[in-house]
Amino acid sequence: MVWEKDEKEKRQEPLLVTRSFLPPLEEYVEMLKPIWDSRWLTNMGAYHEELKKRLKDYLNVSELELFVNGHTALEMAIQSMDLKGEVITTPFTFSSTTHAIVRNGLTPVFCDINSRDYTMDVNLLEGLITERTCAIVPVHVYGNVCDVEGIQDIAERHHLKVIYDAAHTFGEELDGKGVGQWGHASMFSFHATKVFNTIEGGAVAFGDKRLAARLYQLKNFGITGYETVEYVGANGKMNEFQAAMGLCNLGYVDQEIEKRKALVMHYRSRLEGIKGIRLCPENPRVRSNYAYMPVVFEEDRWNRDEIFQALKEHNIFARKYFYPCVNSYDCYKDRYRAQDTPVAARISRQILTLPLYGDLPLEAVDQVCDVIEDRSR
Ligand code: T4K
Repeated sequence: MVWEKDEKEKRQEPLLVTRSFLPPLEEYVEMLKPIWDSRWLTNMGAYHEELKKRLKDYLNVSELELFVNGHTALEMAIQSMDLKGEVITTPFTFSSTTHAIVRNGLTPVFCDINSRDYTMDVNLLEGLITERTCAIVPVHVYGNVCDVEGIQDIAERHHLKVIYDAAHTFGEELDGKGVGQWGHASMFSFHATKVFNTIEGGAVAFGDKRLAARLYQLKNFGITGYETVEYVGANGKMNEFQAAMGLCNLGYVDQEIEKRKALVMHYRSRLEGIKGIRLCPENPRVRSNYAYMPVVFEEDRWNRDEIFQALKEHNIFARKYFYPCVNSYDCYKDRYRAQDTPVAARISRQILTLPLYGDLPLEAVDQVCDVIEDRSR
């Protein structure tokens, strides 16, 4: 479909990579009344407890702790394992993953990704294990579920902890099993930009009941009793306003995912046949949440930055998630070489994530695809 020029000009509103889902305002305001009545605003209040229970069910996991944001959840999940040494992770991710490792006094070792779904290349994993390796922090990037069986097999043989960065996989299942059931712990993000949000927020899912007390204590300054502080914790508590937003949004999340699915299918039908464009294959084992719409523009045919710019000229703001790779950040580049993870470096140069959120009109998807298609000629 070719849009008339004046149609395009009509678009005053920028088309952003995503927009936060919000419940009807009245519904949220109604939820606030008990907070006013009780004056209980934070520190594991009634909404916090209710959300925790409901999310355990929704995420299909046995244990869960809520946090103020996903990053703190990941930092504390790692801290709870009492680790020392090297942690194998991938550089094709948001800054949070690596920072959480480093801020725990651990040394990241970067494993390359595979070029199919951009998750950890498990064939390279074992070669990076040394006597100092203590854990693996793989990333289910864009909601693409890692080779969890391959990772588990290697981790068990080498007695390593596995902590998934599952920030993008809210509500996803692999073979009918909540994705958070894999590994020793998984961190979910409930940030404003995610499929499900609590404004800011996050959670750690885990299987070992003994971790529950530790995570609870870590997010509450390491306090273990009225007069005892056993751990160097911090403030990682989710407050009642966040939990109320979560309880409201949970009622809409299935609908949000369905809407995203229809948009992703439309993107796919428009982009799949275009030469030099690569989309992640769908994994039939996974119930997807359609969190992101990543598109690789292969270098021999396309210039990703030109497409980024062309979209911008049409008031469309795609994002270069994730560029640059973490191992070329200013704060890490003296210790690492981006060329040691060549697939991550290449995908990072070629990728764009296109606008995607439940209320995005189908016509907007067409508009994005028209700009791309125009450039393919
Ligand atoms: N691990 C991974 C793999 C992650 O991707 C993330 C977070 C984390 C860990 C850490 O989890 P959290 O601690 O965040 O829970 C965004 C998000 O801030 C971040 O949560 C997310 N990943 C990352 C991929 O994207 P920015 O800097 O790109 O966000 P920003 O402010 O540019 O927003 C993007 C678009 O979203 C805007 O153009 C409009 C829309 N938006 C944004 C905000 C803040 C809204 O509609 N409403 C809003 O309130 O990082």
